[in-house]
Amino acid sequence: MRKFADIFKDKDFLWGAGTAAYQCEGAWNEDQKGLGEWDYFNHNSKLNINHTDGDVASDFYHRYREYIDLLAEGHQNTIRFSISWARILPKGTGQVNQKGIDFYNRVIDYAIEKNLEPNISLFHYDLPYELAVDGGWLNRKIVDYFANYAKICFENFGDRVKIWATINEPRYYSYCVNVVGNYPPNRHLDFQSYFQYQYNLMLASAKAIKIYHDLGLDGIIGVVHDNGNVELAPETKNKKNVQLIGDFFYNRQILCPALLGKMPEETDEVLAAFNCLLYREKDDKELLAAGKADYLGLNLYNRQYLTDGTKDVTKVFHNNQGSRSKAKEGIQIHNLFKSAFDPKVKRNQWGREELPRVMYTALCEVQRKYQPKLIMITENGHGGYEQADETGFVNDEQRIKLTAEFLKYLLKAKSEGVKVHGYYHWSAMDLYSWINGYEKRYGLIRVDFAHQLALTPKKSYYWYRDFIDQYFSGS
Ligand code: BGP
Repeated sequence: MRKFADIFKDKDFLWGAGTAAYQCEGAWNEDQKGLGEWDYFNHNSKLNINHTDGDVASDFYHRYREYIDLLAEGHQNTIRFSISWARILPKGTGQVNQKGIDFYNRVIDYAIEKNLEPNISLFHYDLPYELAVDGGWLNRKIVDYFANYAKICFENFGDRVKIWATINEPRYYSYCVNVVGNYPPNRHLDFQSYFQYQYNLMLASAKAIKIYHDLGLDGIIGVVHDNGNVELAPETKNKKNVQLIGDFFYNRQILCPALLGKMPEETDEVLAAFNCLLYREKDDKELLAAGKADYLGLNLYNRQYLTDGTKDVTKVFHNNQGSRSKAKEGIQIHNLFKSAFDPKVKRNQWGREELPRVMYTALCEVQRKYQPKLIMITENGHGGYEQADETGFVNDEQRIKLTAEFLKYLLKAKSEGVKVHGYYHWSAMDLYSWINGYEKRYGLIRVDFAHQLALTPKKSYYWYRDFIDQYFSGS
């Protein structure tokens, strides 16, 4: 019987790549899978700016063996993927779909056979449709629905799966759903929902963690958060306030409940500054305290660079169109704070900073403030337009260059005592991007969506394989 302790016995590091169910599986209505919120949205909404969907995606559902073979041949020793809630429970609650269980059993068993440690997220944005129409994460009952779903997963897969995450990026997910409005159901600048959503997500996460621990399974369970650190532009006057509100807004409302088992002490003060109120129940404190994460997953792409708020109206800046738009990512919140723009820092075609040293800054800050026992970088990578040559090969030098820099900073943090022991490149293969469809590519493996989904490892795939080899050989 495999044991969690054995994972890090021979090797002190997990090197792999990530995926998420809706983004790669396809088979959207096969084998009794229920309808997901993203299925419904992409099929019906005029706000689906991608004009495409995840119906087929990378066809991981049928071709998972080919993908796993390639990842193993790339000398990776772990794979991160998520379970589709609606595949296990087509209506979100009630009847379990055995065919969904069978699918994940096949994937888990095959990954283990190929020496890829499975790291499974229970929720990566794809809410079952029936729960979405019932208020989604704003309906408090979802805490129990999620706990029930999580328990079913633990009971079915927990004998073999040793690394779990409850929720992928509760903060960024809520931000896109409630503030930017580019994820269904497209609420815009609704801060009340932004905060309540995250609070309910963290309660659900805590409840699932408690269940996992109570079951006495051999393994660890964590939460996956985006980013980790706020930096203030030098011109900032009201440093204390911008830091307090900004750090709560981007990090602490997730990291405190996840790692310390309680909401931050500044919660009421910050909520009041937004004229918002968090609806809480009397046992919530106990629940959060009982559901602390065993490790932290960090999805590290960039930092939050902030400065003083102004009298300007609250507004969000987002680039869903790549180089067709000049927009940069950011927000201005009336009188509270706003994103600062550093002209010296390069940005990618989607207006996001490319600043690899934030890997080091974020890791050190999180370690210092919250002292997690273990951190894994659960996502990091580079999205861009890509051209393949006539053989399907992509010479993705830019991805290699950036990843090498990010990893240099990761290893520096590790050498200085940060407890980081895993890295998952985003993404394993090209897949559906929530706001860019199939235009923006992240994969180590090229998927030719126009020609029978032909698979071709990119230059970065080979580079990553050699990097892993060098790491383990100590050179
Ligand atoms: C993270 C998500 C991933 C992935 C990635 C890239 O926030 O967890 O699912 O999509 O970001 O984002 P995008 O595809 O929007 O560029």
